[in-house]
Amino acid sequence: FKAKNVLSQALVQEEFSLCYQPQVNISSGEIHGMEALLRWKHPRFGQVSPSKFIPLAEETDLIIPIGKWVLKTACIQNQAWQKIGLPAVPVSVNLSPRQLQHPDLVKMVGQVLDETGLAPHWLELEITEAALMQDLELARKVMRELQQLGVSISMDDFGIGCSSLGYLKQLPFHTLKIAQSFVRELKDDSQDAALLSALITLGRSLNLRVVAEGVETEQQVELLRSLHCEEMQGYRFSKPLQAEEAAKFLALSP
Ligand code: G
Ligand code: G
Ligand code: MN
Ligand code: NA
Repeated sequence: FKAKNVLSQALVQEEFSLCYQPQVNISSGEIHGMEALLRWKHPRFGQVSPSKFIPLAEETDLIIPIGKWVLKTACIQNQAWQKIGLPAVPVSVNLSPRQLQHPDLVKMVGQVLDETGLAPHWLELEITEAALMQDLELARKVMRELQQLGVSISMDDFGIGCSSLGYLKQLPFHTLKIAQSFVRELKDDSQDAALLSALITLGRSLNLRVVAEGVETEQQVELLRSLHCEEMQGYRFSKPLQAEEAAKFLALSP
């Protein structure tokens, strides 16, 4: 099994697809966004988890063409949903550290928006702290340019890195996505709740949109609601869905 060779063929063999996971606003019941998540199905090896193949794609730089395919496919899908009259919601696309460092990233994003005709405000890019830590100055420059294109940027997996606070103050983020571990490991333990509360308060006081990830139970929903976090993503609402299922979910949004 030559993983690298197999992965390098996956694009031309059309083995990739995207799933979409809704983000809901618990007060209004409305869908506030859809996160695009890459799936790879190899004809012989079956579904391969992104946590396995994304690091490999990063190492080999295959993430550059794959990431472009993800972005383009997500933009085309969003445009198609809007054209058939489904409620318009932004699509979030994950960017890997390698993509953020690539000299042509901003140009590539601009090109994809032009080619697909998607208005930039329907696109949100998710980046993790790992991507910022490589080169903060470069990240700042690239993020400003992306912001000038009109796309918004969220910090993914917030809270599990180490220098989050400094980054948040210095960089043009629009949304904080609180890492699943803070929500999932939440018991009635007051320390867990205190930590979660602090993260939410931090985001809100910086005027950021705050989305809690990995919400699985009604108890977590209630606790988050009591902490004034109203936007959530997780299995409690929906797993990542194939495009057709995601469209049905969108159609049910009030
Ligand atoms: O969908 P799943 O939970 O299996 O995703 C596992 C990890 O892979 C998550 O951290 C997610 O952010 C990442 N991931 C999923 N799709 C993409 C993608 O298109 N690009 C990048 N860079 N990461 C992705
Ligand atoms: O790193 P990132 O936040 O992009 O990862 C998103 C991934 O988390 C998705 O691929 C999805 O499969 C997974 N995920 C989404 N909601 C839940 C959830 O409620 N519980 C668990 N365990 N995983 C989730
Ligand atoms: Mn994400
Ligand atoms: Na995340």
